[in-house]
Amino acid sequence: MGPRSIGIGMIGYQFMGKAHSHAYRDLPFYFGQDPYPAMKAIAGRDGRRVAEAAQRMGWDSYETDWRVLLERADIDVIDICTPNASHAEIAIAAAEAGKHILCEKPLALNASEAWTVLEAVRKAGVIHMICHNYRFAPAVLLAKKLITEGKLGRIYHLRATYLQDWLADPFAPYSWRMSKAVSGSGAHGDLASHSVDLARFLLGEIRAVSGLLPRFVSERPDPDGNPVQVDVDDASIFMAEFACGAAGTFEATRYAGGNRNGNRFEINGERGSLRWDMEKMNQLEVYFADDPAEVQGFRSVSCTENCHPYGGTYWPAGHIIGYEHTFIHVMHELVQGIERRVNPEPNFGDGLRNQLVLDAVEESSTTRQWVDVQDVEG
Ligand code: SOE
Repeated sequence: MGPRSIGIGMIGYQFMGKAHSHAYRDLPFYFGQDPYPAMKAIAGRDGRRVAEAAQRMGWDSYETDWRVLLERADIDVIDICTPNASHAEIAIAAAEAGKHILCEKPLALNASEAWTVLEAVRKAGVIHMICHNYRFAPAVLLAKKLITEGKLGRIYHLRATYLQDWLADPFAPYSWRMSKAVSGSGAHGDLASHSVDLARFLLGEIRAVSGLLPRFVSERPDPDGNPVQVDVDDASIFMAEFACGAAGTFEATRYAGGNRNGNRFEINGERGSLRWDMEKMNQLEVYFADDPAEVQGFRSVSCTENCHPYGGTYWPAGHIIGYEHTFIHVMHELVQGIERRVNPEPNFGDGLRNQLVLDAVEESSTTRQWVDVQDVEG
């Protein structure tokens, strides 16, 4: 008897669809998994383009209506890689059809929509996961381990920045990421949501926020050169108070010239500090206050040893991994979760909590007041 499989049906096939497809393909190669993800079908509205994508990315078949995936008995998991506005509708329908779900971030357009999605998956009893892939960089997992073991002692600060620059040119073209109706928000949900996930993962819940969501350019050209109104934020900047007592600052923008994908954080505690930068993702910079005086300062740990998270899964020590591997780790957690019938993390509960932080920042930017983040059970 051959290895068992879990049938995957994916909706959407652009940037994230490509990252997810690659991860499904490589997962059994590196993790030798039983069960393995069987790439059954992708869905997209344009028949010609979805057929081409299915062939290029290694899917067995394609559909032009995502609802057909829900009816197919060979599909166990629905993977949602569509623009944000359709996440809730697809996730709820998938849950009602009894499918497990992986959803790209953000889970929904706002917290009340995220609640509805969470209720649907809980009611259906399906496994659910949200794709915050940066948690799964080995260096981030090492940061988590060091903090949990108390190596930093009490935590004082978290400084998170997520800096991109693809909109720094005021004439850069309009896209769905600039429409509130389709995206929910701009840099806020797209980039700050990743920083919020890392912060919650590393330090725990955020209790209160004070934020600013500026828009620098309010009109951009469509492909024919006609002006289209931008109605989302261009940047998301906020202060945060953590339940653990730490103070946080967050900055996410698409206007930080020279920063292509600058997802970074620094954490300072009473006994040490940590720094991480996605563009050097295998390195964790560490500082320990009890290092001998003559070698005090930050040093860079290459997180590729066997003792590191996922160490030994790919290559010998010193042979680095990349962006795409963080998605392989997401798929690994997902498949393990389905196999063990335990929700992996981050799941839709994390998606809701993340969205509650984002909503509180939005409220604060409107009212110009500090806002408490709503507390939720479970
Ligand atoms: C675009 O800003 C984007 O692709 C985000 O949508 C991703 O979540 C981020 O990881 C990289 O940048």
